[in-house]
Amino acid sequence: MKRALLTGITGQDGSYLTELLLSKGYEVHGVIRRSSTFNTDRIDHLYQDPHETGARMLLHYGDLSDASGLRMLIERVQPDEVYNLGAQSHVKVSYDQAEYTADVTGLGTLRLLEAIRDYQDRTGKQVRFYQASSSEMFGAAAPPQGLHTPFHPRSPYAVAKVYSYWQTVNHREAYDLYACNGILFNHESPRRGETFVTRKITRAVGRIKMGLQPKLYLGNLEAKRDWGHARDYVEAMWLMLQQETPRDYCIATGEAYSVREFAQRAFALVGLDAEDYIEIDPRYFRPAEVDYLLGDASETREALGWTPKTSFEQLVREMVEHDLELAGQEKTLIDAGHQIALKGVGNT
Ligand code: NDP
Ligand code: GDR
Repeated sequence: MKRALLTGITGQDGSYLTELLLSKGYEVHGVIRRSSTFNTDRIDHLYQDPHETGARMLLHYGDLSDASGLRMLIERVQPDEVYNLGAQSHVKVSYDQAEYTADVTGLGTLRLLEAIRDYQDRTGKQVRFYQASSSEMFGAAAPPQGLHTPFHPRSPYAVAKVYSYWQTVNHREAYDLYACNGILFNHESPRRGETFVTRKITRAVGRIKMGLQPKLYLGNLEAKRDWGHARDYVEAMWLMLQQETPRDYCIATGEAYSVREFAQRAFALVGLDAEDYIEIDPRYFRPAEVDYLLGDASETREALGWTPKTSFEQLVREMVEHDLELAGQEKTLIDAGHQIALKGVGNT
């Protein structure tokens, strides 16, 4: 049985990748952060009591800022594959927490790579490494962006990801580590964090339709993104670690839409006009914006034999349907007198 270790298992991608790996017979070890409230919502449906024999999803406390803890985890788990999905992953928040983002999203990768290198040197056991690189690294570069496009990062987050990208390449070249960068363009789902724009929109669509929220406040509506489905993208991550030789890959759909177009489609699905509900709030503008990301993934898609299964239309529909149902449940609770916080999203 293969063993995988995931940082970021509690995030959007971590939850889909865990489902995929369990379905392939892996034992999955996930790193979770200690928190005063539970942070495992996205993987609760996969929970197995570790006391039961045969449990194949096992959780460990850890943090990308804690090198000694990461070393201990590698020793204890003895993984065949490590997927580094953990990060402070919000671009706007990275402006408010630049140093923290550099530490976790940048240096965290180095800590993990060094732990793996040391373990592999001592034991002779190969550990394959996946780094969650990002299209944000292309930043201001003109579309379409692909493997040969020079990076031009536009946020502390993107700069930290560029650092991690090169650490991964250097560990591959210097120490012969099986290490791959998956440069993934935006991917979304009903499990997307609620402060990312697609989910913020579909949550608002559900609540506005149910009469729970009057308006949706957004920033730059003209930014364009190449949006795919997270469930499809985690398959590409896994495929990258199953090849004969390690290399880097770009994963994208090859289609881009603006934030405005996403919102228009989402509102239209419930019979509403987005323009009637959206207000612009400058607090959501970024100090430097990434205007237009459109992936050229032809070369690497072919190398992996991977294509996205979900269209843009299907993605928007799945998210809206999910969030309409969620808003319906919220309304039922509110109507029954329960106090539900329709959580604000601050300045993100
Ligand atoms: P999420 O924000 O949903 O998940 C991030 C994960 O990282 C969470 O499990 C979070 O834990 C964990 N984490 C945060 N800080 C630390 C830390 N200090 N130590 C250990 N773990 C930490 O991100 P996604 O699932 O969307 O993305 C996964 C990865 O892919 C990230 O690295 C992201 O930057 C990258 N990426 C994402 C893309 C996308 O479109 N989704 C595109 C390209 C790259 P907790 O739940 O406790 O907060
Ligand atoms: P992004 O995703 O920055 O591409 O990073 P996000 O959904 O946050 O922003 C996309 C675009 O929408 C514009 N926007 C808003 N964004 C947010 N969050 N909130 C708003 O109210 C709003 N209004 C407009 C943004 O300005 C931006 O142009 C995501 C993250 O998952 C990263 O971790 C990942 O690396 C990249 O995708 C690829």
